[in-house]
Amino acid sequence: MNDWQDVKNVVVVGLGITGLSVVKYLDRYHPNIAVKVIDTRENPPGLSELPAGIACHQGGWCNEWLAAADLVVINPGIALATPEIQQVIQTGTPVVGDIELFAWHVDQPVIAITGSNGKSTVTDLTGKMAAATGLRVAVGGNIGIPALDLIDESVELYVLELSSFQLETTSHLKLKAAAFLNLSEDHMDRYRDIEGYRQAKLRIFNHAQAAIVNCDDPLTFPDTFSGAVVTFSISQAADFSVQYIDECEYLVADGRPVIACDQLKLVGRHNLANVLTVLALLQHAGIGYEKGLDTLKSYTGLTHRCQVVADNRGIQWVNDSKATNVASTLAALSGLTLKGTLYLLVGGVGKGADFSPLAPVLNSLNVRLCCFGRDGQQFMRLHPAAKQYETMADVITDIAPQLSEGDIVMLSPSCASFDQFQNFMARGDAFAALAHQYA
Ligand code: UMA
Ligand code: ADP
Repeated sequence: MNDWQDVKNVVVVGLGITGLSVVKYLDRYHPNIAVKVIDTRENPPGLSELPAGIACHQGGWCNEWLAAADLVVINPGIALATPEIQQVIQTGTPVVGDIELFAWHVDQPVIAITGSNGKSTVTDLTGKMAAATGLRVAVGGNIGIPALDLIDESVELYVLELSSFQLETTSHLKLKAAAFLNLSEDHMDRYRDIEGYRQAKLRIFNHAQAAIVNCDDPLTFPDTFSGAVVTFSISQAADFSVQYIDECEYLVADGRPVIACDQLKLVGRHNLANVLTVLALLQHAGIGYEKGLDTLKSYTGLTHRCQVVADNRGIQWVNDSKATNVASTLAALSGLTLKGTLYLLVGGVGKGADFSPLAPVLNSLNVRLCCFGRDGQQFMRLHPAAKQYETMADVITDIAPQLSEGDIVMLSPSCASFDQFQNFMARGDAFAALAHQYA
């Protein structure tokens, strides 16, 4: 818990849902503190919901306000390396994120999840299985509900999805158990290299009692850690692993079979890794997952992740809009059973990524690569059957007349959506609408 006594002036940098949650939190729990908001955007999201009396400087920086602040709270969308923020840090004023404020406030047990892919799936399933045991659980963070909006005395367990951006500004978050799922190239427009991105993610273990890490991805292991290191793997021996017992594949925890893999509704090998992580998190947070096994059996996953949104005339339409980096598209491709042609829609905001790891997999499949959006051009050289389009709708109107039984149309774009859509959900919804129109 931070001593708020010396804090008189807080500047919240970046509005959006995080900035709003910070303003509301301060108003509720620290009403005597003066709060101002700076957002570099002309018309920042959330402005109309800002409580009356809170001044907001829009469309640029306000160094005067920053200089007068004794605490600056920044939105995860703003890099600590931003010159104006660096200047604040150099003057000795603390710069933190919303998760650090959450850490200062909350005494109840917290579980947290980070990684390049699978965070939301693991966070959601952990929350649902924990709730099935009878606990009052609150789930949020990068998954969509800002952590500060979850705060409630009656909550018995918090489950947080944490991005590397959020972890950069978090220093005192105490966790019963923390998981680092995997590491692959992402957000290379924000980090100097993958090691910089990894170090941000490793901060999740700073005050964790148990570190859940992936044997199949040793970069998830902490460099130093004083608590319990707990491993999971889908391909080798680990504390939580996949094993054949009487020719049937099981998820196994500490040598005990927990559930047969064919009892799961989740599809794809990557989801076995996700479920193992959930079991490890629950066990190491002291929550008996046995009571959650029915929930696990019926869990079909979140929307916009490898979701079949239309299946007509033997043609499947798969919405994997949440695949915003190369590794997630590779995971989608590895789980495919393809009888005809795969029409793969890729492109959007590339975030400085190298897309070449897709090439060998694409060249082993009967694929038509449909490239759209701002960085669609960067995919053109990956496959001989690549074609460039302006928008997703242009792709579908072009390919729809060619589709036949056994084909799959899949949006798994390896890119963020912000060039043409509000977010990945809007992009997935647009794809689903086109699927229903043309299926
Ligand atoms: N921005 C400015 N100037 C500002 C403030 C923001 O240009 O002064 C820009 C930033 O470049 C940023 C963008 O606005 O990229 C997004 O900011 P926002 O206001 O939309 O942010 P929030 O609404 O507060 O959402 C944030 C997270 N966004 C980011 O980290 C970019 C959400 O994660 C998160 O769900 C939410 O807080 C609640 O915790 C989104 C995301 O894309 C889904 N996360 C990345 C990912 O998952 O890969 C890390
Ligand atoms: P995140 O919150 O980290 O973005 P999601 O659960 O929302 O993770 O999934 C994002 C994308 O990554 C989806 O396309 C999904 O199919 C894929 N995915 C999910 N889990 C994994 C995993 N363990 N490894 C690789 N890809 C994954």
